[in-house]
Amino acid sequence: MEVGIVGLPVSGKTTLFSTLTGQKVEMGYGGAGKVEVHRGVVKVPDERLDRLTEIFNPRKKVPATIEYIEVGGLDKEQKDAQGFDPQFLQVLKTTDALCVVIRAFEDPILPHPEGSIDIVRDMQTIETEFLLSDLSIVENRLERLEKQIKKAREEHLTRELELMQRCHAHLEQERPLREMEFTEQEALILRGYQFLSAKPLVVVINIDEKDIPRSEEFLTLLPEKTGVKVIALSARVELEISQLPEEERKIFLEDMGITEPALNKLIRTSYELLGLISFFTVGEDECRAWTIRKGTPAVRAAGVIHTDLERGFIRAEVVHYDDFIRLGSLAKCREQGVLRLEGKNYVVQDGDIITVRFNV
Ligand SMILES: Nc1nc2c(ncn2[C@@H]2O[C@H](COP(=O)(O)OP(=O)(O)OP(=O)(O)O)[C@@H](O)[C@H]2O)c(=O)[nH]1
Ligand SMILES: [Mg+2]
Repeated sequence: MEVGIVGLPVSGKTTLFSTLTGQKVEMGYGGAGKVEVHRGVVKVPDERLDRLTEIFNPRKKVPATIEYIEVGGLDKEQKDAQGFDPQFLQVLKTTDALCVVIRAFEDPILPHPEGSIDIVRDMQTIETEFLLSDLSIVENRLERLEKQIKKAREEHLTRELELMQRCHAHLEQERPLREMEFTEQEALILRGYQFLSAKPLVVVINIDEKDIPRSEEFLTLLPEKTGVKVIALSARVELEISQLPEEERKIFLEDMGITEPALNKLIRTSYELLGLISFFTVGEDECRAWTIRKGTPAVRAAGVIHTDLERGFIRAEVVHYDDFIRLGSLAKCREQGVLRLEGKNYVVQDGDIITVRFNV
């Protein structure tokens, strides 16, 4: 599962990427236009896994992960002022969600490409690029479909034509595809086109350090919509926090009056936006968070652990994390009947602790 980081030049994309991944990437003005793509795997912070690890004291703790990809800036000064570099666009399309970085910090030494700070304008600039990219794909497809239908009026073609016309009308009204509702079949057709405006979106408003106490105010500027989450943080401060030794980090956060880095919230939000949840396996050997999509049945979840577990699935022993913590041990959970046996079709819930019984 991949999240693509995108934004205008000098918005703090690379700072955010380095903070998320711990990778040291060169920062600074003028990075835009350089065809450079950074990728990194990021652990999803989960207090529940931390707690389970304390309790079971395993040799290994394995958190869930998601991947972030940073592509260069959207540089309107570039070449034919076409917006995104086509190479970047290609990378963005393959991602499952987008993270748009919007600059809200002032810095006279690093001028904003538009000459001023304006969160709403910048968000519109970027969303427009998504819409234009999608619109051109839809228009191409419409043209081809119309030609094909003239030759052979096949039902699947007319059905897709109708769908594309609907998307077209929506995009023409400057509205993103993620706001539209589709049947499962339609969604399947659309998936192949990798539309940018259909991807879930997390917007990071990159604020000044001095604005951290009033970060909530920034959120009112960009109201959340279907498939869109908004977070305000200071990428620079988050980078500093991430570079502190563990003990100092705690003190620093306390001084700032916050319980955890805003970055954690960003990662969790990305995970949720992707429609992902975690279930756990526990034991002396390892405590581990496994990633599945919401709605996954037990037998398929077992397959995420190992194909043998899916093939030879008999039953899953399931207890929810909250019940486990409340009662304190698996034995107690069994006694109280909250640790139970579930069959293949049981829909695994976020926070389930699972042991798969299987036979191959
Ligand atoms: N004052 C201030 N500067 C910041 C903040 N976040 C990032 N910067 C600075 O802004 C400059 C650009 O940051 P980058 O993270 O490289 O931004 P970018 O979006 O990757 O930029 P390009 O790759 O050039 O498009 C760097 O010098 C950062 O130190 C912030 O919150 N406050
Ligand atoms: Mg950069």
